Formats: sequence, C-alpha cells, structure tokens
Amino acid sequence: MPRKLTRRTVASSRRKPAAKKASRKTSHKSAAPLVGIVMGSQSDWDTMRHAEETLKKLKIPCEVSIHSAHRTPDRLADYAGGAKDRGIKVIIAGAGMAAALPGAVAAVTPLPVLGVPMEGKVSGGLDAILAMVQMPGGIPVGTLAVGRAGAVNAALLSAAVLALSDTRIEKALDKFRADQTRAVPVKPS
Ligand code: AIR
Repeated sequence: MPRKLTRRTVASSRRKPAAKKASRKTSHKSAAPLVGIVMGSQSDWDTMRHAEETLKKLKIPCEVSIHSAHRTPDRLADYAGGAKDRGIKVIIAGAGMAAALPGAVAAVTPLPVLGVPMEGKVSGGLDAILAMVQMPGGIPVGTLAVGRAGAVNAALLSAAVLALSDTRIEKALDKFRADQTRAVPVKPS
C-alpha cells in the first residue's frame, strides 16, 4: 500500500542523498599531500610502507609512487622536478643496490630529500647506504638507517620538518613520542 505523504516525508524525500561516509571520514587522505614517498622498485614497498604507515599515524597526507633513477629516469625527473609546485614539502626516497634515487631526486628539487637504504643481499644494505650518504658537496641527501627503522625515521623526520610551521603536526609528533616513551616497559617480560 502506498505510504501516505505527509509534509515531513515530502521534505525528507527531497533532501539530498547523504554524503558517502568514506569521503567524510578520510579528510586527511583527500587533503593535498605534504610528503612524497618514492621508491626505486615495487620490491622496496615492503620496507617503504612503514614510512607511509607512520605518516598516517600522524595524519600527515602523503603520496606514494615508484620511480627508478636508472629504469625510469625521465619519469623520475618529471615527478621530482614538479613536486614543490604541487605543494610537496619533503620527499622520502627509498632504494637499494646502486641507490642513486635520493641523489637524483635532490638534483632536481630544492626540497629536503630523505634517503632510505634498502637491505640488500650482497652487503646487507651497505651498498645503498654508501650511495646515499656519499653525496658530493652541494646536493644533500639526509640519509637514514637501512631498512624499516630508516623508513619509520624518515617519516618522523619529515614530520619534525613540517611541525616547524604546523602546530597540529607538532602536537601529533609530541603525542607519538610520549606514547612511545610510555610503551617501553621497565622490566622485560
Ligand atoms: N633500483 C631500481 N632502479 C635503480 C635501483 N638502484 C633498486 C631498487 C631495488 C633494487 O634496485 O630500489 O631496491 C632491486 O630492484 P628489483 O626491481 O630488481 O627488485
């Protein structure tokens, strides 16, 4: 039987459909990215996802992409060369082996570039860390630890840079540190 139309049901039937939940609750994701995470290969993602996860914990919008200094040099230059104009403030670059990626990024952008060396089969990541840390004077790359610790710390260092001009990020970083301190037990179990 058709529902009797009262003034209330007419009004509610004219109402615009409710906005999709997903687009409301993920406002930080749709915000313009402040950090660009790049890596030389899909095989680096297992390590580099820790950078993204850490930024997500701090609600810092970021973008993630794969560009190789050797396999996709033009695409890498396009990405890194345009990053500043697109509003990116810091670039995190992870690569392994002859890890030229952070240096190649730093060569075409004035943004701070943080390098994360991948752990490798030949020398445990020594090859990649040396490629990143041994930049010639004039084009700096801030090089972090090999592997997961480096990925996490690159995200935290990015947050520290952004916190200098963003009180929300400053507070998020303070909370992250305080939570971390509280989580360290006095006695081993
Ligand atoms: N790589 C990719 N292009 C240039 C370099 N140095 C690095 C990647 C990855 C390693 O080579 O960053 O850590 C191996 O890549 P793949 O794709 O062979 O697994």
